[in-house]
Amino acid sequence: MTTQCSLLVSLLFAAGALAQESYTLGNGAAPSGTVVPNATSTSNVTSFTTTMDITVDDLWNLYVGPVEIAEVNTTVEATPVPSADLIPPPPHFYGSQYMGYESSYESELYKANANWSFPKTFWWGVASAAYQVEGAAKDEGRGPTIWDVLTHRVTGYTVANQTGDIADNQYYLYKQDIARIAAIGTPAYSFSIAWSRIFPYGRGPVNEQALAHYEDVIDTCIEYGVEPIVTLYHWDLPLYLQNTYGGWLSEEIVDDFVEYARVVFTRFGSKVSKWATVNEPSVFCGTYPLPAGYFKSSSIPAKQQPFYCGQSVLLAHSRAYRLGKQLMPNSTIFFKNNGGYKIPLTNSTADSMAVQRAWDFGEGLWANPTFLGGDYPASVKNYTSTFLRDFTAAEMRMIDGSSDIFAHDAYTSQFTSAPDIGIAACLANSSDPLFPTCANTTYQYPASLGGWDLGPAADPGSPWLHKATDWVPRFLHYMQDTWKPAGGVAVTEFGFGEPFEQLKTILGDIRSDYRRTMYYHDYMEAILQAMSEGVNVVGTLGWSIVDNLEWAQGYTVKFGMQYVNLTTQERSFKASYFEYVRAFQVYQEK
Ligand code: PNW
Repeated sequence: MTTQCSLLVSLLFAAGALAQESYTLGNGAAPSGTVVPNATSTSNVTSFTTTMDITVDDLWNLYVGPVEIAEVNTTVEATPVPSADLIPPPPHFYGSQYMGYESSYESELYKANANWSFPKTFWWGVASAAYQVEGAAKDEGRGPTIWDVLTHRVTGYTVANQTGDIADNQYYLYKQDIARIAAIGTPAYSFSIAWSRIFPYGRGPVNEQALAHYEDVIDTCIEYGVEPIVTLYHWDLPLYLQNTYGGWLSEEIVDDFVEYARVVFTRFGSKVSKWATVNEPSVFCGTYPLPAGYFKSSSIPAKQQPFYCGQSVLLAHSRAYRLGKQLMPNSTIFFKNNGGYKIPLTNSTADSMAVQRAWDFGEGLWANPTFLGGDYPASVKNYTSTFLRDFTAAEMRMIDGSSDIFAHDAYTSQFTSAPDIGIAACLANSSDPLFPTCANTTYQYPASLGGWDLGPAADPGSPWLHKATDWVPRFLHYMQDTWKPAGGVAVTEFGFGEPFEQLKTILGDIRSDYRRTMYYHDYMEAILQAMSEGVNVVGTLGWSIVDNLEWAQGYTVKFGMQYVNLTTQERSFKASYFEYVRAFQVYQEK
């Protein structure tokens, strides 16, 4: 297995060099074992060029290997959603204060606060991402992505070596999925387009079949009265771009991303008015360096790679934003930031400095350039200016103001503190695990306060997630007050990995997702509270429409507001979905 693998890896690097366009073997010497195109003997391989072709099939065969095929592999028409599927759960999901009131479920008691409301213009829905739900990995011309390699080749990268080959098969079942969310009363569906379906290589030829597919997804949404909200990039980087120039590590990606955006905006701009360019750059830039041996390697030091990625992201996002506003003047275009609310662990000066550093290296890395003048926070710049080029004045103007709203995937909060050795000592030691942020996080109160969790933990597979809805109003105030987004704040993902849900076998038990239900209940109240205090929250998207491939956790952690039986692909609404809908039934102005 190992031998086969490393043999293949050598071949892969060779294949990476065989571009479908004229290609120069870049970045120094070829890796050992590399097969270079036949030529007269020379020691200067960097001068080799080739015009040899590599097909999309070659990419699959060399880098990924066979993929699983679903039984259902043509588009399925929707059937009416049985009315029994739409019966909300009994009142015991709505908190103990209602127990003993027989009619509490439908009563005015639920509407506890007359000062709360969502305006008519408030938009809300549920969300997903292409690789997590679509399946149909190789179908209709899709090119491989880094995630196909990570799930297929990098043993243990996903906990049970599960892949997105079939996932929820939404590539073929989207009509039913859209019919279901419409039936329960969801006004918007946020999904992502797979870049490597539109451009199988990430650049070059455009795949019309994929455009036609997404056009039908969008048209189906509209037909059902569900607003389509589209993300261009949710982590599924076309493999060819990674192997040609290192993906997001190279500014070469900017042109390719903007060209992808241009094709998609041009095709769908008259039907889609809310667009996210990239999802959570803190997370996907944080996956660099990618595991060695499977992708084009990079000479950039590991700790610097996320920041090279970040530089490319800010340029790619902002140029796509400018183009999008030109092509679609009435659209709302943004990128999705992420991170938790950072609570100082103690009231020490060191902890408040650590909190500021955590904002700077988290949300601020993206939000300061975008909302506050085009450049990084000072603490970030102190570090990155030792290796990254400065943005030009023109680039800063392009980046500044390049998001119509502050879109935040705001799942949780965490206590934040200075490192044990102190911030200064951490900053002086670039191999400290906390460097360069030099802030520590925990989900527990200090031992002096008993060491309790700040809120109930999600599934152990998602240790970063605790229910922290008490902090949401402050969090929303912080975003508005700090970055002052003209178009308001949107919570573009929030949700909860119900603990141990994957171990449940009885459908009724699975659907009775009490903690997720309370998460949504309390979260929606927290948003209403913040709005009543003057925060301009404009929309929410719950994660997720269905259980799906939770990245490195595979299918072992569940975030769906619908259960999916992965054998039959049958969907069932969980209690949490009804709770989310109910917040708007009760509070949204008609
Ligand atoms: C989001 N954090 O990721 C992603 O956009 C989704 O694809 C994913 O399925 C979902 O959340 C649930 O995990 C996050 O550490 C990953 O704060 C990590 C964090 C937040 C969001």
